[in-house]
Amino acid sequence: MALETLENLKRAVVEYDTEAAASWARKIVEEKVDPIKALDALTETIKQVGDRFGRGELWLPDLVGAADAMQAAMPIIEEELKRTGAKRETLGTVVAGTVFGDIHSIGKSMVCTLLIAGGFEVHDLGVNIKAEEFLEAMEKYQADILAMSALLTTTAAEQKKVIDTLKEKGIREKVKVMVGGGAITAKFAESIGADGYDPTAPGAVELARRLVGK
Ligand code: B12
Repeated sequence: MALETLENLKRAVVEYDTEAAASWARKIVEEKVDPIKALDALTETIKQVGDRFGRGELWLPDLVGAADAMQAAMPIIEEELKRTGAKRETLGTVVAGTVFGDIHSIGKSMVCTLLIAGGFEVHDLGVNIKAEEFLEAMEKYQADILAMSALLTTTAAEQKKVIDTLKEKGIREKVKVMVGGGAITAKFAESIGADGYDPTAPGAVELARRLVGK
């Protein structure tokens, strides 16, 4: 039953059916399916769509449709993750977002979702976030970790800009910075002075734990 519901959710994303995606996500919650499994299913599906786009089998509107369907399901799964994770002790506070000029939200949202599930308090600022906005939120929420995502080669440099701004303001040591997203490599992360990088959302949680010493 649970497997069937997950398959239906995946199909809704592949068919760009926003309403069905939301409805199957609600069913997943009703059936008490592990929300992490639902997230894995969504990740796998959007990656497959991306690969087909890369091979020239799908077009940009296909991507938008699949991403929209995924975004319709995500908040419902996230809510369930928050609910089930609510009992866990907070390991630290994370301020997260996709950098300025970049509107890719899926990976960043997954990282935030898994961080919440992993016991962190997360403030997801969204996409297209300027350096000053990251800094304001860090101050406001007394963040232990700043998590930045960038999917475009052109916006990766924004992560460096944020780190440089932290240094200029003399507050670099106040926060651990972790970076990720399709455009980022371990080498790039090191070159801009980030404290950590990981290519996966589950890995981001492990990294965050290490950064706060838990
Ligand atoms: C979906 C998608 C879109 C959607 C985004 C919808 C949304 N709400 O996010 C839409 C259609 C809007 C879009 C737009 C564009 N896109 Co686009 N998009 C993609 C696509 C297919 C999938 C991205 C995705 O969600 N992947 C799945 C997630 C789960 O992966 P992820 O984000 O990398 O995140 C994982 C890890 O990186 C990590 N992670 C992510 N963030 C963080 C943060 C931290 C701190 C850590 C530790 C880890 C971590 O964890 C995640 C889970 O494993 C990729 C192709 C691909 N194969 O990736 C292109 C892609 C990223 N897009 C691309 C481009 C060029 C664009 C556009 C410029 C297209 C255009 N001509 O208009 C615009 C950019 C608009 C802008 N200013 O941002 C290029 C980028 C090329 C480059 N290297 O610069 C790609 C690679 C496609 C391609 N092959 O050409 N896109």
